[in-house]
Amino acid sequence: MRYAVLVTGPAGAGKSTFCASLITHAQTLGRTVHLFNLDPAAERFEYEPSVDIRDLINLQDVMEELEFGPNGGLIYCFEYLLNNLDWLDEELNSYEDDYLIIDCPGQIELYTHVPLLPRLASYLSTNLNFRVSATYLIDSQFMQDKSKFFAGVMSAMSCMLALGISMVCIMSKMDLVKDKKGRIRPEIGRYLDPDPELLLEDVNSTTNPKYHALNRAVVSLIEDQNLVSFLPLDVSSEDSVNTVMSHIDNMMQYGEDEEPKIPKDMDEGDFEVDE
Ligand SMILES: Nc1nc2c(ncn2[C@@H]2O[C@H](COP(=O)(O)OP(=O)(O)OP(=O)(O)O)[C@@H](O)[C@H]2O)c(=O)[nH]1
Ligand SMILES: [Mg+2]
Repeated sequence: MRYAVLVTGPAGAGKSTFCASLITHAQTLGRTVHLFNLDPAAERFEYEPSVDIRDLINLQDVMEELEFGPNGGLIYCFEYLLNNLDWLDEELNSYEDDYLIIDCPGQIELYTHVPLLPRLASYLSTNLNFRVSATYLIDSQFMQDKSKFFAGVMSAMSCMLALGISMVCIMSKMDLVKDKKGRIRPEIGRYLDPDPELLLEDVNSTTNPKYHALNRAVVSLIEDQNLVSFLPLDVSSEDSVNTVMSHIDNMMQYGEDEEPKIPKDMDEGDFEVDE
C-alpha cells in the first residue's frame, strides 16, 4: 500500500515547516517518508524533495516566457502537470510501500475555482493506488479574531469538500500563543474545539443584526459537517508532532493491512501449522 498526505492551507500557514517536522519525526521513529514538492513557486527546503514539480515546470519560467502573473502562472503549471501525468507516473513508479508528504501551494483557486488539486488527488488514489488524505493548516494567530475563525473554518471546509477525502484540521504555530508557563492562552485554546452556539453568540455580538441569520446558517453548516475541531501543532515539540502524525496515520489506516513479514532466514516451511 502507498500513502500520500496533502499538506494544504493558506499562504504562510506553516505548511513547509510542518512537512519538514514530519520528516524529522518519522526519521527518529525509523520510518521512511518522502517529500513531494507540489509548489512550482517554492524556493528552498530543509529536506531535498524526492519528487519535485519544479523538475517538470517552474513558475518563474512560465511567468517570463508566457507573460503570466503569479496566480495565472500557477494555474498554468497545474494544468501542465495534469496534461503530463506520465511524468508523475514515472516519478512515483519507484515508491512502493511508501509514504509521501505532499507540500501544496495555498491558493484556494487551485482547489475550488479550477479544481486542479482535487483532480490530482483523485488521480493519485484511482490511477496510482495511493491511499490519500489531507491536512489543512491555519495559523493560530488568525484565531485571535472570531470572524477570522469563521473565515478559516469556511476555507478549510471548502477545501475538504472540493478534495473529497478525509482531512485533519491543524492549528499551527501554537508556540506563539502560549503564556509564560507554556500553556495555550485560553482565548485561543477555546477555538480548538469550540461550542458552535457560543461562537454564534460571540460573532453576533460584533456583527450588524442584519447578518445574524447568515451567522446562524454558517454555524449550522459547520455543525453539520462536524468540522470545527483543530489539532494544536507546535513544531518545536516532538510530542505535538507525534500526536498530529498519529492522527494522520489513523485517518489513513497506515500499516493496518500490511502483511506480516517472514524473517529472511526462515522460509514458510519453518512455521508449524496446527490442523
Ligand atoms: N513560531 C513559529 N513559526 C512558524 C511555525 N511554522 C512556521 N513558522 C514560520 O512561519 C513562516 C511561514 O512558514 P512556511 O512553513 O514557509 O509556511 P507555508 O505555509 O509553507 O508558506 P507558503 O509555502 O508560502 O504558502 C516562516 O517564517 C516560518 O518560520 C511554528 O510552528 N512556529
Ligand atoms: Mg511552503
